[in-house]
Amino acid sequence: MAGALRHKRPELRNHRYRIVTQKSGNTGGRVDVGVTTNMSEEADHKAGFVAIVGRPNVGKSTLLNHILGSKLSITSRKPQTTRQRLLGIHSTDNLQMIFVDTPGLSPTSRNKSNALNHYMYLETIRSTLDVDVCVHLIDADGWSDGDEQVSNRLLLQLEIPVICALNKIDLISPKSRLLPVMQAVSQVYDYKAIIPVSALKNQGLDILVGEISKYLPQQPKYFEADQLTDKPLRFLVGEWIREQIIRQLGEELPYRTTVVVETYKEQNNITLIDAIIYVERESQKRIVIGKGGRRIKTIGSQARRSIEKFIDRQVHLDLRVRTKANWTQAPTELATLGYQ
Ligand SMILES: Nc1nc2c(ncn2[C@@H]2O[C@H](COP(=O)(O)OP(=O)(O)OP(=O)(O)O)[C@@H](O)[C@H]2O)c(=O)[nH]1
Ligand SMILES: [Mg+2]
Repeated sequence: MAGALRHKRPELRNHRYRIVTQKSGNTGGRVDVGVTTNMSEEADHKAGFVAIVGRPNVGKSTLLNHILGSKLSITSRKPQTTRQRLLGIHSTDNLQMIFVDTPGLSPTSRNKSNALNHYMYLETIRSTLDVDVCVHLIDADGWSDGDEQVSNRLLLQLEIPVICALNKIDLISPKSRLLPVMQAVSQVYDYKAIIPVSALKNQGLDILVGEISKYLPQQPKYFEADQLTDKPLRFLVGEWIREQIIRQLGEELPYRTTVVVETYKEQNNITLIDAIIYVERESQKRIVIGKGGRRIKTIGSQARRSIEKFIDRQVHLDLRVRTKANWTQAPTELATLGYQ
């Protein structure tokens, strides 16, 4: 599995057939240059980028993981879990779909006074600049104000096909309740298709993938077929630790924490990892550590299990907690913590 994470690609597209112009601010464009592909290979192979967008907590990361069949992106029942875009590469013999998981767009996410929120907002906007198709995930319960905001702020600016996926249909009973929702959704935006799915229960995902593939260009693959993501293992390790922080702590504190992996070293048959959990205040540090260090021990052992499962090796994980005052408010601090 680790071999699938070969190299880091800071840009969404940057490959031998295509060059992406450097993005400045919110704008960016695509320049096609010197296309020298094998025509017969192109004729029966499709490839393209697919952004998954939606309000927080609707199931975007769960959808990515279940299409890939691999736990790549972290998930939780709390909103604003995903902070940075992440590519998940789904390859078959004649198809390569490169999914882009994005932070949920929330009412506060454009607020510039919170640098982290604003960063997350820009990550989502950037993720849709250079993709072929967009999947708008909404809850099968029905259209909400949050979905309306995603539509107004994002979808109406796009000139690419947008498919709506109604997620969490496993919670809808009887299924006839879906019909009026689908009808209502078809009135609010010009979606190419509306597909009911359950990301968690793997329902409707083949239909969704089939629908997306209709809109992908015929061209060779961008990445090797066994590559799973653009992110390095260090990034994923930091995310798996953060996932446990979100799960083990109360409502507010996870938004004030982040993780930096300082060391990732393979030694004989064990992988040694040192990571630092940053919080904003001393009082938060005490909460993360817990009485007698119990909470940080639980965070560490659960995160270690996720990492071991993924890399299929024994892991020694050393966690420390440090305070960095107001890191979520300052763009310069964000950059030093990996939010670039
Ligand atoms: N019942 C049910 N729960 C689901 C389904 N898909 C996702 N969930 C749950 O919804 C919650 C949110 O899932 P995530 O995948 O983290 O949602 P997200 O849209 O990525 O959230 P953000 O990253 O915060 O924007 C988790 O508790 C998931 O287990 C589904 O199809 N059915
Ligand atoms: Mg997510």
